[in-house]
Amino acid sequence: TESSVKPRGALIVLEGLDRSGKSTQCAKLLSFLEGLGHPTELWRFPDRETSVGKMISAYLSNKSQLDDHTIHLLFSANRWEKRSLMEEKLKTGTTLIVDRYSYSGVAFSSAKGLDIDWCKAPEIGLLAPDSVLYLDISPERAAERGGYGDERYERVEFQKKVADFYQTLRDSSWKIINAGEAMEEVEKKIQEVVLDKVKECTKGKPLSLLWS
Ligand code: 2DT
Ligand code: MG
Repeated sequence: TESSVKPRGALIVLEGLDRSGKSTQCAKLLSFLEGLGHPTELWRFPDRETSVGKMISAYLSNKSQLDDHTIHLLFSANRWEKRSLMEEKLKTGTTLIVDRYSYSGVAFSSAKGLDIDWCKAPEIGLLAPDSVLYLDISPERAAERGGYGDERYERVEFQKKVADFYQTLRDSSWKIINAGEAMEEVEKKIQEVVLDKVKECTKGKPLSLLWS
């Protein structure tokens, strides 16, 4: 008899500094996977559409001031409010490409001086990515690309600190992609990594939880 259990989707996270090319590459990856017939959605954090997300957006655009701990917990809450939908999508076969996740949460808040373990704590129990791709570019090089907006955090001195905390967070499972290469090269490397992961998940790789 035919099984009605669909192979699960993969949780793919792209991380990196501002101007590392994440959003461009996420969009390219989405059309690549869709082109192959894989059900895929592109998500991003912060998700500025929810009510928590609107508070975050106001903070980032300097329309509101919040204590560093408070905004940290709002970023985390913004992931928690999407957690059950995320699990449902993955379990029913949709691959999720996620533009920033808990690693942004911890790296950016730690760069402001908050304790790294304190920053990780509210992330415990969220779904762990099947793959983290880090778009690696130096803060100086990213700044040269221009187009830092005027949101909070978009300053080269701060981005240097964020880069150091990403370095602390990364483990051997992360795929480090040289984001200084031509856009097409970056695109191809990401595709290779992601296709492998999508296959592993199809074959039954179990979902796991942060922080692991
Ligand atoms: P975007 O430019 O990608 O919209 O991000 N950030 C993000 C945090 O400080 N904590 C988090 O948990 C997340 C997901 C990174 C807006 C800024 O928000 C930062 C840049
Ligand atoms: Mg930004």
